Formats: sequence, C-alpha cells, structure tokens
Amino acid sequence: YQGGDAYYITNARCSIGFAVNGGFVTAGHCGSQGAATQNPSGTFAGSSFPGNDYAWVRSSATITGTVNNYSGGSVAVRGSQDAAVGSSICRSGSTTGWHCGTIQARNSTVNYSQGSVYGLIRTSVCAEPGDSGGSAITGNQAQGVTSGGSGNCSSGGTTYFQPVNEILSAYGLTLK
Ligand code: TYR
Repeated sequence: YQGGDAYYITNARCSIGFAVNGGFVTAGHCGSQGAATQNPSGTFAGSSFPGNDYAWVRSSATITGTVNNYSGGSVAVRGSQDAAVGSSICRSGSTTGWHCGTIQARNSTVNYSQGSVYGLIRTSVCAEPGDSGGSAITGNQAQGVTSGGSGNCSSGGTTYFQPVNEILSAYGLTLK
C-alpha cells in the first residue's frame, strides 16, 4: 500500500494519505477513533472532525512512503515542507487517481453540514467522493490530505486539504 490507495471502513471507501511510523494519516471525516479499516487492516487511533479534518490509522500492513501516481508509478515522499501559495500541487486518490492544480490560499475555513473546519489549504485541484483522506504533494514534499470541496474531475473543482504537518504534530507522528 501507498499514499492515494484505497482503504475501507465497513462499506465506505476513503484513501490513504501518507505512511507514518505505525500506520498512515488520512481525513478525520473518514472514521472516528476506534473504527476498524479493511484492506489495509487497521484501527483509527485518533480522529478529529469537524474543527479539523485529520486522523491516523494504526496498521501493521506494509505501507510505503510513496504516493501512487496512478500511471503505473509512484512519487517518493522526502519531507513535508509547506509550499507557497501559487505553487503547483498534485493529489492522489482512489476514485479519480492523480490530478494537479494550484495552491490558492492557506488557512481557509470550510463549512460542512457537520460543522466548520479551519486552517485548510484551498486549491484548484478536482476530487470526488472516495478521494477523501488521500495525499496532496508538491514535488516530493507532502502537503495535506483531501478533505472536501466542490465540483468534480469532469468539469473541474475546488478541493481543500488538511495540512499534514498539523496531523504529525497533533499525534507525534513522523513520515516514513
Ligand atoms: N469529501 C469527499 C469524500 O469524503 C471527497 C471530495 C472532495 C468530494 C472534493 C467532492 C469534492 O469536490 O470522499
């Protein structure tokens, strides 16, 4: 397994964000603490949504520190230095694969039906249901995990990402 690949929570599907020591990070709206995942098998060890949209899943499956580019290859993750507004950003997810766009803003608030989420990265990348939790990366630097947005990958969209460094510091995790 690697970033952008599917995982399952009962009958729902989300996407792996990034491998960390002990498992992987993903979106908080994908599961509450204690929820079990299948393929890869794991347990939500921490989850925060709304307010934030982050979680980490403890898993002993082999998850590599790479992101699936959905063209038969992968991108090695070398760190998580925040990219500037205006930078290119690419996203990997299990519904629509790999799509790229631009970072438009940081520290954005999104009002979901369940409540508001603060501090998100706004981008011009498209996403669709099931891409949630998946990896967003600029070059080889991890940026965030897919939260939500509007539009789709046929006509284009706006997608918001939960910054990955906030997840790492919240739970004391390190990227693989
Ligand atoms: N929030 C969606 C999920 O749970 C992912 C998504 C992202 C959906 C952007 C639509 C959208 O425009 O899978």
